[in-house]
Amino acid sequence: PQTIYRSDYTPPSYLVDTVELGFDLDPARTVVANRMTIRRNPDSAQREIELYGEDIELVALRMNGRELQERDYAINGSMLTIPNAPEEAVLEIETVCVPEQNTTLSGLYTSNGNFFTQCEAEGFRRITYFPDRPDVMAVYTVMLRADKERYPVLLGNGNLVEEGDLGDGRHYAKWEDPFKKPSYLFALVAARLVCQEETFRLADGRDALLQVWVEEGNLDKTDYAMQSLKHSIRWDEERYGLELDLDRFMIVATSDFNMGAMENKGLNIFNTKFVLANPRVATDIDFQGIEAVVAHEYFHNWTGNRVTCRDWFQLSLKEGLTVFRDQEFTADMIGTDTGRAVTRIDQVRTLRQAQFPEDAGPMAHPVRPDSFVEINNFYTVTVYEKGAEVVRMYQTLLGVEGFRKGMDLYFQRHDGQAVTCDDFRLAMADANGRDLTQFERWYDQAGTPVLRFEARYDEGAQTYGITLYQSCPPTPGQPEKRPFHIPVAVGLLDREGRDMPLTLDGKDVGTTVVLELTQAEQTFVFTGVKEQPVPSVLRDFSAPVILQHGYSDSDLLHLFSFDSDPVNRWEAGQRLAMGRLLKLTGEAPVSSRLSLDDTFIDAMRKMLTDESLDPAFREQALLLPTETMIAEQLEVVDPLAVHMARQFMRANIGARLRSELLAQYEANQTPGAYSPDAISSGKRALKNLALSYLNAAPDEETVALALRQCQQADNMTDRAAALNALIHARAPQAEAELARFYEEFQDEALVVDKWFAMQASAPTTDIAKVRELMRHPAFNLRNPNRARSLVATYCMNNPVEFHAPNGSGYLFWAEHVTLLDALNPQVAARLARAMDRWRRYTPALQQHMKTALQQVAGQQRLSNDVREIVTKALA
Ligand code: BAL
Ligand code: ZN
Repeated sequence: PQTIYRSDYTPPSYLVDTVELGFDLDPARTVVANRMTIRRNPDSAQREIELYGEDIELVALRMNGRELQERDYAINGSMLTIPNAPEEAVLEIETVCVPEQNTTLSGLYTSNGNFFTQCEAEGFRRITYFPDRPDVMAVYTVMLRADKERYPVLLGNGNLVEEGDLGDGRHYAKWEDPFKKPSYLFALVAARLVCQEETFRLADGRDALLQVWVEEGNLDKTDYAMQSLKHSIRWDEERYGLELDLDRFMIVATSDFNMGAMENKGLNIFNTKFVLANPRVATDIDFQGIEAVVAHEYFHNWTGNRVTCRDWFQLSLKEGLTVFRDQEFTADMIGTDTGRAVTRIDQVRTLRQAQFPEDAGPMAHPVRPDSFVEINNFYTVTVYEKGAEVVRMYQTLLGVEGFRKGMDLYFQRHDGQAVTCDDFRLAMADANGRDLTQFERWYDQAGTPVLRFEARYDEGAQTYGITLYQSCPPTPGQPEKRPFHIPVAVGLLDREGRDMPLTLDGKDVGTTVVLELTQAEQTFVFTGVKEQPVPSVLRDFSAPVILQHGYSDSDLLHLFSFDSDPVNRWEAGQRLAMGRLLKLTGEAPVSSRLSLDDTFIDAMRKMLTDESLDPAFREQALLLPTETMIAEQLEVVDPLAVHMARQFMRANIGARLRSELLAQYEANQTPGAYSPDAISSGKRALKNLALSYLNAAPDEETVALALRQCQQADNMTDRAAALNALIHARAPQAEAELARFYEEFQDEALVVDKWFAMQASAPTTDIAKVRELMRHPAFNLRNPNRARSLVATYCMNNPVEFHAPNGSGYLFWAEHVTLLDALNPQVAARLARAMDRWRRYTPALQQHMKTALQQVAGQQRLSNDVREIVTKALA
């Protein structure tokens, strides 16, 4: 496979002004007529017309009314070139595709008999020949024709301008999108669906029609998505002055979807997982996911659609920015300081769980990658979540107002254009009169920077000097790193735990100051410091770095008790736990008598019972680092030792805090009608964490509690939490409850996914059990949600079973990466990433993993997607 380099970018040879598409939709043979007006790009030296096409049959090709013969053009792989083309031309192209056989779910495909499309990143070329690259923006008109009975609903981008009957049992709809857009934002839906709709008054007084389209029977699950959409529209108006630019905005749910959702102009297509919810079937986490993803896709309308990416290397331009926007939206929706902090903690956990490992593994890449083989492999936590951290750092450096000024300038300069991450950075710099040259390194250098500090208190001079050091480990292709521009938010706590007023360079700077670290080493001296403080460094996680701390246990206990910055308060608890987990992991394989000190248990008890703190915060503060996070701290990973250590700590907490946990379990019940709001979901989270700790050291009473909750719960959050507690407690009742759960929810696909996932992640599920589940009639490898719920969950979320010493988990992985690859390379390539960190495991496991990787790499027919992942892993 060919590697594509960012440095090789050249402008498109031809631009497209208008596209008229006609679809005769038939699952077995869809005919696509494409008529486009094109003209030579004055910015290009190239003379040929270049069109991409993949897996489509070319039926006819005309230029300016003349049929082109085979000698007039060339097809090379997925590229059709027409040499000797005039300055301007009308191209007419007729192609055929077979949607019902399209298992890749890229391009035009069928799902449950309905037609959907997915064109990002390069799916449009699977529909027609086109300069399918984001810097070619055109105005689209689309005519859809299909059987009226089977596909009563015909949807396209933009506005519906005409519809009618064709007389032969078929009907048509014509859609016009007034805005120029890149081909990756094209979408159509032809389906039997129903919708919830509402008109919504926009800030400028216009009324917009909002619709949420779902399969019949799911209309009782669309309220939350609709409400989230309205909140998102309002928020973008108020926070950024950005309005909905269409008269109509549609969300359509499909159960077969590779990603979470897609921001096609005016016609967002969603994985059902991020649309459908009611208390019976969806958990608090599901509700949160829906709110965030609906907002994310809506926000793309400006950050992504109105201003798009010049090329796919710039993906984070729209994704990092839009994730940051949806994160801020979520925080604002909760509205309280602790609520904000809890969402921030969630973000930090995601970085540690997924992005830091990616940044330290074979797929490490900068937020703006320099090269790729398959762009679909770069829809990563680095581009999305680290990209969002990079955007957040602008706001930290420039302030909320300064950031808004930068956004305003960005739209003023670039509306309607396809631009780069540099353009965004320059808008931020220019709007604020700041030099952000060095900040570019966050886009260019992969790897997680390591931050360290040393501090010295001078009692006589009453100064406190803090020296910050930064470094960044090598990553593939980048042996040496230059210093980053890192905002480090710092506060100082006095003996009583109060924030000290800070003076820096003779200025009062409040109680938290953002130090700008731009060199490998820099010292900042606070004056007027009356006593030896405990520093709170990297408040609010002000940069995506690893802070190598030298805190003593008593410093950490001080921060855990008093830090006014809730994120660092939480962080201190994580550090207290992590120190002990690492020690326990070292002891686990050799000692049958592990122990945990009273100091730690007392700190946990105090946190658990501190009624001045929101339950949501206490839950986060009591949640231990995951096995993946612990493994990331180790040179050599023995997954069983990690598991034993963490289990021991959980059981120990469960046993020693039993009465407090029982009390919190009772105190945080949420009687009355279910509501997914932050207060109620925070209570449920703490209550269910208590239940889970109690059942980490199970006895009759704790199991009875879980069983009662499982049988009496009136919402999925409590039901699933209780069932999980029973499974993890290895309670004999778990089997019957699982069966009852399936019986009750077998017609709810998203709940059946949960049923598979719960079992796939259970330490009681060994390879034989997972293979048995694969044979369950409800299992279907072709459906991405289902495949992920069982196969990917087992390989990525059940470390102790997946890493079985005999390598059976790895062979299962190899077998299913290969099987999936033949159906859906994007889903297969995600699963392939389960082996990323194989070099960190014990030698015996490494050997088995390498064999499995080689087995996949040795397959003759492998997609570029999977080949890129396994090749990089083995390199
Ligand atoms: N653009 C792909 C899906 C998303 O990030 O919204
Ligand atoms: Zn996005």
